[in-house]
Amino acid sequence: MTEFIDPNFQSFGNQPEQTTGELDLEARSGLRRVAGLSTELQDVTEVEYRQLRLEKVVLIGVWSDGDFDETQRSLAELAQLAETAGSQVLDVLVQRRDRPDPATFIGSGKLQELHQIVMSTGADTVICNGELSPSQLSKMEKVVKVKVIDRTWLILDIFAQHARSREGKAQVSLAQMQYMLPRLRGWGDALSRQSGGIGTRGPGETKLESDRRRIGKTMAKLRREIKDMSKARETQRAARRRSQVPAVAIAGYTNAGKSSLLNRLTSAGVLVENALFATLDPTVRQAKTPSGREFTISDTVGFVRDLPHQLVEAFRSTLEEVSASDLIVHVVDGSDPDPEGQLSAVRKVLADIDAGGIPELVVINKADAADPHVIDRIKLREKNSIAVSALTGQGLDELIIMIEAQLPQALQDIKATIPYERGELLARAYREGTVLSRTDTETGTVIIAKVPKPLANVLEEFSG
Ligand SMILES: Nc1nc2c(ncn2[C@@H]2O[C@H](COP(=O)(O)OP(=O)(O)OP(=O)(O)O)[C@@H](O)[C@H]2O)c(=O)[nH]1
Ligand SMILES: [Mg+2]
Repeated sequence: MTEFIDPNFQSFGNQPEQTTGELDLEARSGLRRVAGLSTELQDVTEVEYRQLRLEKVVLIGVWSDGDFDETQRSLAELAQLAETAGSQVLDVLVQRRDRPDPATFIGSGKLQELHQIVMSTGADTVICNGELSPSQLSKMEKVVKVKVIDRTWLILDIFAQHARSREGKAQVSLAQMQYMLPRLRGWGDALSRQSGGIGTRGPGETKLESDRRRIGKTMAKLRREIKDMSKARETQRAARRRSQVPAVAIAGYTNAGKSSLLNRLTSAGVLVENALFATLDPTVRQAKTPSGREFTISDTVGFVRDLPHQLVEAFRSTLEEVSASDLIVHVVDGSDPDPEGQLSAVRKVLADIDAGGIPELVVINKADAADPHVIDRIKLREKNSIAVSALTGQGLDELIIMIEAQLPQALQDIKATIPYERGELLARAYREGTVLSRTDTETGTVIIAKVPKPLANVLEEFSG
């Protein structure tokens, strides 16, 4: 926390007894500090160790609806995102207002106060908890006189830092350009004044001075490249479908423990880090159920509340690992303050990528650290769920059994003569399996088909 104390500001963390109703009018419209979210000193050395340019940021949010806890959680997540991007959070401020100001995000009067705080703390960047319009952005920068970025750009920046593969980099570039295009003028000003740091990293940066048409062309080229690069995976997926190996996709909120779970289940050696968006590239591994059934299991990029739509769009081919799967293992961090919020944020993205209809098994992870009451609460709501710990291994044997039970049925080759009075069996063969050939004879309908085991057992009687 900074040493700077202004009598006009109130720190919620230090005054827990204060409730909304008791705040006087002036305090309600004022900027308030959210205590306890600033970067701890030991993080600073870690950031330097990572050799990132250390930025000093002030976070600002608007508290418009919902309880203050929700706003505070959202700002805590923003602080975590900012630290993941390599910055040091000097101060976190929130303004109570009905809705963000369409012109300046926070009230114009408060902008001046924000400018004062920026000056006194020595911050070089302000991060807004929301998405700013191009004009909000440039108006704010004019007053606070340092770089202003929004949550969307912060997330894009983290993705740019974490992208390793050619495909990942291309996807982030595309998303950055898509975001940048309508903001060219405002950003041009801001970035010629500032250099380096959040919002200037990543492949999008070099294109900033180009005109829209050139960016448009580059974007088209990137789209083509991404499509080409995803072809290999598409081919592999098609091969797996033909060989009927079911595909399980691990999906979930960022930092929920998806990569840890994949490693535990398959010893895949996937990067595990206490960082948001550690994984960007999909990993697919072979696995076997206890009874020997083969399946593939994949890990991919994590989701977050209000994941920038530019990213969802750009990562569509990567996310196909999820949307083309037979079963989604939805990992949620049971020790998070708001696991239900994580579940619904992830489901929104799943619906966005047309994965909403795929069977979903909810895995409540970090059971070793979670409050047992919270686990019970989630289990009550989520009928198809299980609590596990990727750290201690608790619940993993049971998880594998649940996965096995929910894999699509293996199909079996059969040839059968179905008597005409058993028309319902013929209908089932069409519904549940694939009928390869059909001939009507005197004794019944002869079919050659691939059908699930239970039906194959029933048809045994009529085989041949
Ligand atoms: N206590 C506890 N920590 C866990 C557990 N599983 C994972 N973690 C920790 O949670 C953090 C995130 O784990 P990851 O496996 O990288 O999470 P992820 O979902 O792949 O994260 P992203 O790829 O960044 O979206 C790491 O610090 C893990 O050590 C668990 O069961 N219990
Ligand atoms: Mg991961």
